[in-house]
Amino acid sequence: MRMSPARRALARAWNTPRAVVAMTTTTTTTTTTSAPGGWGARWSSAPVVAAIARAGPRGGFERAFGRSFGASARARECALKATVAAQIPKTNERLRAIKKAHGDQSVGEVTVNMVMGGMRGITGMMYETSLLDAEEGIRFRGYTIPELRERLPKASGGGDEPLPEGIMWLMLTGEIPSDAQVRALTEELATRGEVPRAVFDVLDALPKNTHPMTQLSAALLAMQPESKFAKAYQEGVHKTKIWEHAFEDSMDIIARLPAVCAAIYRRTFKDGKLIAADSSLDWAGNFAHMMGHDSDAVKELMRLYMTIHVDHEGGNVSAHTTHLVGSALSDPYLSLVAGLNGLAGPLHGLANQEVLKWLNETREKVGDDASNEQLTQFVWDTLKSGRVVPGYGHGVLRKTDPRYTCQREFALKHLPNDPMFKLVGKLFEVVPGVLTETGKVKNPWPNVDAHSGVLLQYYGITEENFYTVLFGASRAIGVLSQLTLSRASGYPIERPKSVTSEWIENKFGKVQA
Ligand code: NMX
Ligand code: MLT
Repeated sequence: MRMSPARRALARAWNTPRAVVAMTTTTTTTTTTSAPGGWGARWSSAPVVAAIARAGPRGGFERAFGRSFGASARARECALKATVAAQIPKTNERLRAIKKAHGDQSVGEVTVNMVMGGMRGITGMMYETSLLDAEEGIRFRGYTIPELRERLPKASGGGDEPLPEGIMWLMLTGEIPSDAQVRALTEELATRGEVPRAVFDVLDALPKNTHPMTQLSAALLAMQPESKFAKAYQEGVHKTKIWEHAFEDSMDIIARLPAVCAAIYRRTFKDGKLIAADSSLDWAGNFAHMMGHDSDAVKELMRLYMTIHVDHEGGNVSAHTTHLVGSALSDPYLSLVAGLNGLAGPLHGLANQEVLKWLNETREKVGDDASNEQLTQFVWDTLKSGRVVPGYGHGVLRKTDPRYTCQREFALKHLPNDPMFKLVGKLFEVVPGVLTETGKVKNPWPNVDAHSGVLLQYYGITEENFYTVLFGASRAIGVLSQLTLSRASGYPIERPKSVTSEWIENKFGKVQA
């Protein structure tokens, strides 16, 4: 790759890896000629280079990055919005008919245990994008994970794992997309990928030791003033049209997440220098690339990871919170941030971070050749210290999570001899027994988080505090898809009834404590 003297000087001044500047050069050509948008579009315009030059060596990546997004690329529309729009009248007609036919049927009894037990087991909301069976695990629009790994389109370079753009299409339409539909969606996301400067100003203002989930939350809130949904509402949009603006915001957010998350990763754990997008890549492949993890294997892992974390029906904390906040007609930025803040809890999405820490702790304590007895003792020690065993248990599932199983399959194929993978396998032999012995854990089997960190660390993504950000980027696809559908069908504001403990006693009898 030949660089002009000016660009060579720029690279030296910034200590920028040659490839980054070269990438900018390449994509400039791409965008200004025949290329259909592409991930590089927003990185490639002349203002990008000019902005980098203006910011100078002490300018900070965020300022240079932010300033480069004056002119917005024109979004090329794929057929996704039109497909959703075409389905809405029929969907709504069907929902009205269901209500008319079955509106008075009971879906279950609510006991005091349920009211006092985190609403476990109460069926209380409608959520179309996925459904969880306690024994079988998740189905996305009726498809299991193995079915989707088989049927969803793959990367054009010949990948084996599904593209998350495919599951996004599926979430929104209920249909498995064709290769061409997915490629067009990738292109549309690329043209929407400009990240507003405010995001980098906000990140810049946060101490580097701010948890990456807090950074993500702040970064997304910094984009909220751009909400097309909020603007349309203020302008008096008709309620039957508001879903279009939810769709627009959702597409913008999903398109920008790789750049935003990669920026958080690079400022927190690396040298702070951003890596330009690669217009030849898909959404997840480009995400890995912008983080600085460029092997084909990592890109494949990211495609799988971003596909399987996308949704887990509606009652989990992140989905439910997004749904609840969205039901007040808070815009998609506000709603998603609310959900992500729930994902940041250690009993939910942050468990993936906790698992890696705990695995490292286990290894430190008992070494790589620990016997089952030693591991059993270590698990008991964890419980006796008043902590949970991260990565095990579930609010609904009562069997091994199929998302765990598919990650294990990935590991068996790509990293069968990794000591951390072996440890995960050994723990599977002892943890369920210990948890069962406690007599209180309803599901002693591993969940999705028991495995994900081990795959990431194998490929050099060892910064476990970042793991929940990856979960969040994927979950955004699921919850924003449902948010769009909820607005399209005019779901009402959510407002369940609560009661006091006194109300319970008044109704069922006073108790002696
Ligand atoms: N380690 C220790 N204790 C556990 C575990 C575990 N892995 N799982 C459940 N328990 C305890 C639970 O804390 C509760 O104890 P207590 O009565 O003293 O409060 C008791 O067992 C009954 O809980 P369950 O009804 O089995 O589980 P619940 O539905 O309340 O909670 C989880 C579900 C997922 C919060 C719980 O299993 C847990 O804390 N797991 C570890 C954290 C984790 O892996 N979370 C990730 C879930 C998946 N995700 O990505 O969100
Ligand atoms: C999820 O993916 O949201 C978790 O497994 C938690 C849940 O479903 O409750």
